[in-house]
Amino acid sequence: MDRIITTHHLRKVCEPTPVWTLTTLDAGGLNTPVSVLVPGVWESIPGLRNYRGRVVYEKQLNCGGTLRFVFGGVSFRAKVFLDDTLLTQHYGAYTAFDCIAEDVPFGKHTLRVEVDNLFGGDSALHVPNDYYSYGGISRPVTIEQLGSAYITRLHVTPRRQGRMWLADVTVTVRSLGDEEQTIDLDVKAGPASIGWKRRGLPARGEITLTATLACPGVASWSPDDPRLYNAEAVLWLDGEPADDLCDRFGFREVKVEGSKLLLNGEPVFIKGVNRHEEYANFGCAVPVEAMMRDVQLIRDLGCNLVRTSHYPNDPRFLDLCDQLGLMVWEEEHARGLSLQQMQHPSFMEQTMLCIDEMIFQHHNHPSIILWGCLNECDDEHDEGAEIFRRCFRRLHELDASRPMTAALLGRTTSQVLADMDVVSMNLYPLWYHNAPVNDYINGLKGWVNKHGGAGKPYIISEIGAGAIMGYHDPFGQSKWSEERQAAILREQITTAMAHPEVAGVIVWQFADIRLDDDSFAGRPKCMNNKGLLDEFRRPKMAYAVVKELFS
Ligand code: ADA
Repeated sequence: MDRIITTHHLRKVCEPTPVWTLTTLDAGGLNTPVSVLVPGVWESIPGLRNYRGRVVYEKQLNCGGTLRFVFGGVSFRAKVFLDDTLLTQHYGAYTAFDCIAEDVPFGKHTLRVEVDNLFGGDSALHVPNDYYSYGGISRPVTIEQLGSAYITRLHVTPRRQGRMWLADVTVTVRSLGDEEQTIDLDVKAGPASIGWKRRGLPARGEITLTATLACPGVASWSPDDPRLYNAEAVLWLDGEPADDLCDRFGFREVKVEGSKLLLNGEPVFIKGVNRHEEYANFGCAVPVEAMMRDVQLIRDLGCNLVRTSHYPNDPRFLDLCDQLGLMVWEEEHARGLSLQQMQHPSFMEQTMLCIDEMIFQHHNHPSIILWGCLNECDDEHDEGAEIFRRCFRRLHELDASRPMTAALLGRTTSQVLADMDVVSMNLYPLWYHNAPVNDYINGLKGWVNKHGGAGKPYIISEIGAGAIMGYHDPFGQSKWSEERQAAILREQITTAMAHPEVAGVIVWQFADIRLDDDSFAGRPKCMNNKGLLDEFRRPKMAYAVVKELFS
């Protein structure tokens, strides 16, 4: 399923059985259709490891009624058809989308999804990059049975007032009926509840209701004690329960106070890793068992945060972070785009869609404490800086309860420091820059302080070095040896953590990842080898070093 929790007790939800048929359409593909698992990426299939092109996924269904198809993530362009009717199209691998087919006659139908992972054309965010843009239906697909109205949103935002916790609740109901309907709605959020009676729901329209509920006696969510509460909305039509939506949330508050980041009023020092959603031969379709192990490994490292570099993550991973007490910096999809790439005609639309979907879909996860955007994109020219400001504004408009940031390329030309809640920079002293760590941090931080970043929390959002798993040099001098990576990380982390102006350190990166073959081809094995673990989660020597320093 698409979550590790039950999101509906009333609404009927099913997951199609996992074997689908896949047919490739372009050169370099397979001659005949093959059976594949969904979720999955085609790079896992023998013969398709390097296929970049178009495919058709097909699934026979026995169904009928009004159906909502929910795709957790398709990498990275999708067109969805039921029989021959186009239901929707979507761009972008890392957020969910849905479509509705009304009054489908009961019987056999074919769900067909045309997917491609071709660069170029309208694709502004998926470009050859320092990670692989896979192809496939990479996250779960669910099918829901709907009536004449359904709940599209249940957002719960915790807020502290003195010693009391409040929950700001927003619920949206959408009509699929051609006549106005009268609805009742009951909402529970932890110990509190509220009901709305006899509200008019316009034909084919929406209604959004909001309330602030007092929640006495609740415990707060924190990494040490990740208490979670249930939220539930029930829609009533003609005196009968007609639909529901359930989620989990936690009571926690994130604030910026001067140069400190506060969690529930207490300063918190970030110790984290950057993680790409990728695992050896599963590509970006990471099985939930492997997600769980990743969260456990990250906690074992002594980390209190994971950064979802460089895109929104599978909600099952976020569920696990909520449950196991791992804070999350989640960011929209972008990595290292130049000004020219940011001026692509589709860039703004795709970026805003990704931000909107990320915040709408992941709002309730208490583990998310920071929203991020535009990793290492162009912040030094006026046009680039203006795009950063538009994204920052959008993040705040959609969710004012969390601070925002962006991992900037550590350079002394940024124009956006004054616009950010938290200043974050990616620094690689001793790896890309042959400079002592303290001098390097001081040089940049001195510049940051004079150019709009003074008095704000300052996070080193990436720091690290590479090693090839199993390559050893006992003298620790050879580049790519595990010994050298471990020594560099020891020096980087020790110095950064002792620096009085640093509010957090996030290691690049948790595990090794595959790269697009044409770009960054100079990296050994065509992989980004800066993982503390390799792509099979075998620890390198640096793992023990980070664990020692972070614990
Ligand atoms: C950048 C970037 C990462 C990765 C890293 C590296 O800081 O944000 O995606 O490419 O550098 O390994 O050089």
